[in-house]
Amino acid sequence: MQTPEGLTRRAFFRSATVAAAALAAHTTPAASSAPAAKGATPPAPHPLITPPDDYYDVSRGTPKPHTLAGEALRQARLTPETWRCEIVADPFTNDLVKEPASVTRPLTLADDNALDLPTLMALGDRNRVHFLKAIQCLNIAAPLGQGLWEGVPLRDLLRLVGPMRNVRRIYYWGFHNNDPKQVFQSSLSYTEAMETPPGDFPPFVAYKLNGQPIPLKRGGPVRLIVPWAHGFKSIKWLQRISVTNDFKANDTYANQNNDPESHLKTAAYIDPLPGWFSAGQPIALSGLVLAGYSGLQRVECWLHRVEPGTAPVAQDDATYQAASWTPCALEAPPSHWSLHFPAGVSTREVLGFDRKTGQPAAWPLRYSMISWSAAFQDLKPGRYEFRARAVDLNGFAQPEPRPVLKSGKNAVEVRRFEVG
Ligand SMILES: Nc1nc2c(c(=O)[nH]1)N[C@H]1C(S)=C(S)[C@@H](COP(=O)(O)O)O[C@H]1N2
Ligand SMILES: [Mo]
Repeated sequence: MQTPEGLTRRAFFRSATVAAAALAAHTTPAASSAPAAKGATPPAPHPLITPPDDYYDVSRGTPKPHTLAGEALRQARLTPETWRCEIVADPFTNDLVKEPASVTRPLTLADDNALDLPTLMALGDRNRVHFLKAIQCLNIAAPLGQGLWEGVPLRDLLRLVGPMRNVRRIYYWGFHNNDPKQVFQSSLSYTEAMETPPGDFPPFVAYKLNGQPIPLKRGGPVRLIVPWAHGFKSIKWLQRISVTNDFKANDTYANQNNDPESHLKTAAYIDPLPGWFSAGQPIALSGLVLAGYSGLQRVECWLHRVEPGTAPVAQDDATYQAASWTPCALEAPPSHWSLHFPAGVSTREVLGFDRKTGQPAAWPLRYSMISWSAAFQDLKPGRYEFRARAVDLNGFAQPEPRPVLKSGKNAVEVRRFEVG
């Protein structure tokens, strides 16, 4: 590759072979002076930006909102011209919640003052955020895609309705075919929406993905993005925000035995690989790693031969406990972000980058994913099992620290192959 990225990619390959040499020698890369594996060419890193059509889609509703067209799409208020978002107070009270929430100036369809797209984008001209986010479903084994979202912090929108009283949570939902049974909704605490800590990432109302209008399929014209959360908080086709004095999460996912406050996991994923390699052929294995709430220290892998007749290895059994894990190579930060980010977007204005230097404040960027790789050579003929796992900044290896399934899938992946 002739672009400046060629350098990055070569650096990526080089460190990959170091990790492989270390694995062969059962030492850390720093302590290893073994020669680099010759010939094993790790695949090019995954693109940092997933083409919007390539996301794995998770959309409820019949018909799915993104299949609407023409007049039906306009009726649904899902075109740039017809899109509106209401911001209202929830009248909810019950035995415990005596006083309902109130706002000074609700924005409603009935009053013809609901938020429209030009107003949202004008707010963005004054204060917009950009954020590179991996979308990961709490219930699906691998991330769905990654993109650079642009929008207005939710707190700026909530200011539009004037002083509020008795507000503990923010509820929101998207278009649902005007059928209450199809509502897919989510929520944030008032604090999460309004009081972004310094250096942290605000939930925001997005109107662009990778510098373009958000495609209908990805939840456009307007989608809520919650940087730290699994996909179910990032509501597509956003149309209603309701502030409430209810102190409970209303999330659709909470009704399906999921933890509605779970954050993205630090986790490694293995790319598909062939089931067979010929003996003597250098082998390069690769995958993605997502830097979740607890950050990423390293990705490590464990390759072992499966002797005929031995019992399958299970997570945390004696063989697993005795495994020797070896660090994998991580994709380096791009030297030229302009090759990845849309024209006109400076890294200085992207959340997670240092405002002064334009360099990532952490690598990988929090809540985004990058590629890892490991290379092997001279594997003896036989059957092998390969695992990769992420270790977070607290020293917890995947699937810890929260192996509770319903706080998000986070299994250590395993792939089997044969060398013959
Ligand atoms: N309105 C609406 N928003 C939604 C959903 C939905 O069904 N309807 N699915 C959610 C879930 S569970 C996930 S994992 C993500 C998936 O995002 P994607 O389809 O862009 O990959 O969207 C979320 N936002
Ligand atoms: Mo999901």
